Amino acid sequence: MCRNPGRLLRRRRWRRLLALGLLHPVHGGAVGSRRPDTIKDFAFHPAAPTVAPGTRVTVINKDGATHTVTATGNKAFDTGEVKSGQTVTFRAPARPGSYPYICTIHPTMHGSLTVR
Ligand SMILES: [Cu+2]
Repeated sequence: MCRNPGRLLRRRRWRRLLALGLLHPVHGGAVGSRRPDTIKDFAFHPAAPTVAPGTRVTVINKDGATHTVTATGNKAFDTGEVKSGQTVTFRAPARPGSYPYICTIHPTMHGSLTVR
């Protein structure tokens, strides 16, 4: 997937397909690829993903509402606002551990990223 990431003209179309869920794996960096995480029905899916250190984590917001994926505590990662239908990526922390996260707009939304 995405063997020509520098081609901007194609990139936009590719992103749209991703948002529609028609494509799955994205960049996995040096550690292999994984499916994007999703946000749907005011919940993170999966709620407790496990990734290798430094993985590029892709998140698709399939809700009608805007959400964030924000690590609590020292904020090891924070996507900022992810609007409806938008896809974002963030870099998982390099240090192994457990990283709880919330949506800052709807703090009852919880997840926990495990890096190992
Ligand atoms: Cu939210």
